Amino acid sequence: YASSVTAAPRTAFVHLFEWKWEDIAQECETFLGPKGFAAVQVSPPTKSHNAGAWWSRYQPVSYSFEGRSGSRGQFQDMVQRCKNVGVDIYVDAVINHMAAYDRNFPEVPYGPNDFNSCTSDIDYGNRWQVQNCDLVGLNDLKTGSEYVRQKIADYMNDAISMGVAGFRIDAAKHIPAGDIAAIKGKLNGNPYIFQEVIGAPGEPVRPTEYTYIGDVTEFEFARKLGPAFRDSNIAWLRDLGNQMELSSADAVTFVTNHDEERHNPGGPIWHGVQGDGYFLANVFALAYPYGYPKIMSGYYFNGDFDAGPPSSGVHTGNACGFDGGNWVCEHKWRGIANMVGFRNHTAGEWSITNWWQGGNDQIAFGRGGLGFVVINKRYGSSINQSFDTGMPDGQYCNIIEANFDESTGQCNAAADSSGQSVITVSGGQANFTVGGDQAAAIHVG
Ligand code: ARE
Ligand code: CA
Repeated sequence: YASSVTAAPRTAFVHLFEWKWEDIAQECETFLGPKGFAAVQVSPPTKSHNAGAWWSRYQPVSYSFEGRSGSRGQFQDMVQRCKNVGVDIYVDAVINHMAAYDRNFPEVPYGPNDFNSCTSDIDYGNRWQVQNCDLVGLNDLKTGSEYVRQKIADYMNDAISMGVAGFRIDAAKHIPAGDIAAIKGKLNGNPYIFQEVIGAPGEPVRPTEYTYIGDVTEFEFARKLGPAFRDSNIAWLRDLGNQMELSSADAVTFVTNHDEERHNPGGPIWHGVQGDGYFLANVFALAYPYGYPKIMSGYYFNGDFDAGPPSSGVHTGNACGFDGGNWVCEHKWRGIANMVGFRNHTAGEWSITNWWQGGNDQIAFGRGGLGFVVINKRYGSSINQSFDTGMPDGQYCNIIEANFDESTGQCNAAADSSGQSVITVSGGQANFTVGGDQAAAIHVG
């Protein structure tokens, strides 16, 4: 086992939805840093409309750092502690609008003249309405104005001064690209930016309009991947990247996100719908050479759209994971967490090689000799065969079933696993035994 996990580039990040700053700091140190995660997208950090629902965080009332996830001091401590272990913080920046109901926000300050005047519902077929009217009643900021741009930039620069490395621009589709570019021009340093633009058929505002500013979310990735895994129809996914509007270098991908699992539960696949399919979709997304993947890590909400985070702030041990704890911690599921290492170590070969398919529901592919993955979406039926992996000869840890311990060089089979923990490659060939609705993966490093 050569090289180390932490020396590889970091190529995937996690959204720790509604986590507290103190818990994120600890998660960086104990888990995300060692596993090679690039960054954490945190929930909006500003003071917001105070309702218990998760979505109240998307209704800012000021740009001060205080709210359900913690204080400014705790935020700052988190950013530094994560940075120390190689994990960046991306702030979810709600800058298209302020809270609904009122057009006076004295703490910024914003008054009625700092908002656009269209309060009607948005017709998504009309560009002007999309960008100038109130999104679901949220007071739409006049981002064309120099004053508003400067206030937004001051907020983002405040975050940058605390060490924040990047931003998700919330509702970017509702802000003209030129306005975002002007705000970006006022920022200190060169923060990473990705913009939430939902590309939808027939709509005039396109994701590609925003790529000159930064990356953009590619919703079609999730919306095509999800049904494929639900329907066990995955062989065609080989071509998925070619069907996207955005080029790989511009795209942020995900299997689901906090909106999709609530607003569009029949679309992308998510843990509340189908555990194994969801898990395997994540394995695929992390193995597939397209985009910058984000892993959604949330909490159980039993179909209750509004439900805020569980009151217990514990994200460790029995309160987290497969066992019905309140926090799902998808990023900690062994195969998902270890596939982050796979992506990091295969980043140097951005192509699919050694493709194999068995029917529509079983696939295997390599990444130019740096990694190889087998995904079996046929329930109750094992794959049992030798594959041409294209990998250098040697012994590899099957990271879906086992954890590689860098410090000891040991491949430790997980207690709850009965699959192969070690895979031997000889002459490029390796025997895999992969149960129904399971996967296997090996990589260099
Ligand atoms: C809440 C209530 C509303 C109420 C409003 C104001 O749910 O009933 O009118 O408050 O009082 C989140 C929640 C919203 C919530 C909002 C504010 O999802 O339900 O409203 O917070 O608290 C469009 C946008 C896209 C947006 C999605 C949700 O284009 O930008 O809608 N996504 C981001 C965030 C959300 C957040 C916001 C924006 C607002 O990720 O979490 O809202 O900050 C088609 C179009 C899409 C459109 C989609 C859904 O697919 O192509 O562009 O997405 O329909 O309408
Ligand atoms: Ca707007």
